Amino acid sequence: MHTAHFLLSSPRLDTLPPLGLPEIAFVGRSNAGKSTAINTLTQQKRLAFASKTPGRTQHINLFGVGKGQVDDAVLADLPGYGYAAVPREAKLRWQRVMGNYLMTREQLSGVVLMCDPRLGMTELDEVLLEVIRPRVEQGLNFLVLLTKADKLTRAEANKALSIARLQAGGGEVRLFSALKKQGVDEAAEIIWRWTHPDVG
Ligand SMILES: Nc1nc2c(ncn2[C@@H]2O[C@H](COP(=O)(O)OP(=O)(O)OP(=O)(O)O)[C@@H](O)[C@H]2O)c(=O)[nH]1
Ligand SMILES: [Mg+2]
Repeated sequence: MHTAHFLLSSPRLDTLPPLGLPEIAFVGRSNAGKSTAINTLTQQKRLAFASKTPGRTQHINLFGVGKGQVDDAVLADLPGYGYAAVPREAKLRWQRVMGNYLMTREQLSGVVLMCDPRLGMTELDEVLLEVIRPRVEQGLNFLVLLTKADKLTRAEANKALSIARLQAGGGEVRLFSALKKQGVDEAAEIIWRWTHPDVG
């Protein structure tokens, strides 16, 4: 994944071209660590813009990954939800764009839900789970990454895992820390499997 490079950025769905490659979407609350996870997985410092300020990512940003010059998969960094300071209009617009993306994006091959276990699954996470459930039932890959695991004790981590497994509806759940590089190889491997279903 370290060959990852920026492809394009779009505020809307209708200007997002079909790329014909398996796409993995990173979704979750604002500040959950989506952009940081993409940087960590691709071993790049500032591929996706991460920030202390929630609401940093405001477009659908696509990154190409593959061997050498040829992309064989796309990572999509999506804007986070649940950030209180965003005006209501913008929030609703984004919920529509994201909902439509998740429901209709044809080449979507997997969704990674980034969830800060100290906050747990919020109401908006539950809405997202409902939105993608029909596609997950039809075979869409789904992984929950419990982020910032470096902030949890072992007991807290185990408890967060059990709770998330109940909520994930059969999807896989893993602990993840960009800071401590925990769960990074495993997440990369899962995504690789999703995007190369014919191999091994
Ligand atoms: N301790 C710790 N902090 C992290 C980790 N991952 C991300 N962060 C911090 O969390 C904050 C938010 O990270 P981002 O990656 O920008 O979050 P995002 O989900 O992309 O946020 P939006 O773009 O607003 O949706 C930053 O200050 C990161 O440094 C982690 O594994 N451990
Ligand atoms: Mg972001």
